[in-house]
Amino acid sequence: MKASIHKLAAFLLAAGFVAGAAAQETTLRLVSAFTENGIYVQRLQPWINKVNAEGKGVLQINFIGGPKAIPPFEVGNAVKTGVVDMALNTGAFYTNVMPEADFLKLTQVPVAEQRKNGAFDAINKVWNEKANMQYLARMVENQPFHIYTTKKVDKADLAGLKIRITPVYRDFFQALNATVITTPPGEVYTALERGVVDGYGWPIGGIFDLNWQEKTKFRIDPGFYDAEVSLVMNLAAHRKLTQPQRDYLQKQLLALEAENSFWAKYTAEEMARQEKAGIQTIKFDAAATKAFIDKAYQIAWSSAEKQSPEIAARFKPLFAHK
Ligand code: 173
Repeated sequence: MKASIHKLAAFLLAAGFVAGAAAQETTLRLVSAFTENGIYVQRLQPWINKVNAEGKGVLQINFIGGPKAIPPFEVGNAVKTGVVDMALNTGAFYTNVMPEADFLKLTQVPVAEQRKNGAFDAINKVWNEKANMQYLARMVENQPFHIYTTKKVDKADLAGLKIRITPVYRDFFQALNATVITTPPGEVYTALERGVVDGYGWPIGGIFDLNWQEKTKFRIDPGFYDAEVSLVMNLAAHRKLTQPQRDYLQKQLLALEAENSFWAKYTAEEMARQEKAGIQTIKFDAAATKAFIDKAYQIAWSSAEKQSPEIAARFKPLFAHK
């Protein structure tokens, strides 16, 4: 009896092994929470092409599309539940899955360092447990957020202004006395055009992608935090990959992150382009500049600590400047 069970187990194992070997190639469905013509997808597309060209017989990525496929604030849930396998997304867009998603804007060390100092693993532990997600790779770095306005501001006070936000900016802008209105990026242009908002939060790069320069008069310097745009994956889909598939994906993810030096260059180009488009910069003196940045981080961390004390305490030393 015992022997025949062993035989049966051995047979099933072998059959499974054969079936696995026959199905070596897998195709992952990927959506983007950011628009298809924007800089993030522009940078992702060649990577997908390379993954597919080099991954024949192993792993393929099928790019489904951007916000027309799934609304930006729904993409997190789509990954969590496995409606899609993978997404290009930012934590601010899936605080409805877990509030901690937005903490990633607070990293002050490069992702290469995050992989060495334990931050990346600490993130994945939380992402696995709370969002059913694997945090795969951060493909945007060195993109601080700014306040862009249609009206002149002469100090770090947004009283009387209606500003378009996502969760990234909420606590900080409210502390600066703004009236805040949450919208996905796709609604910013119309909100500006109709005077529903007097400004918006966005990183230093990308405002031309949706023509916001047409409606933007001022940018407040300095920037604050660091825009986090990353690839995330449904956890079960990630665990289902064979070892060769996972290794191949990992190799390509590290290659993607290795391209992140692009962003510092892009910042310089975008700043010049904004100036050329007639966008004036509003600057504070050195003391006010420091106070502005300190306030941004202090408010965000204290809100993180209130929201999720244990996780904020784990992340903070790993995210902060040495
Ligand atoms: O402003 C936003 O929509 C936002 O939260 C964000 C986050 C990362 C990159 C770009 C924008």
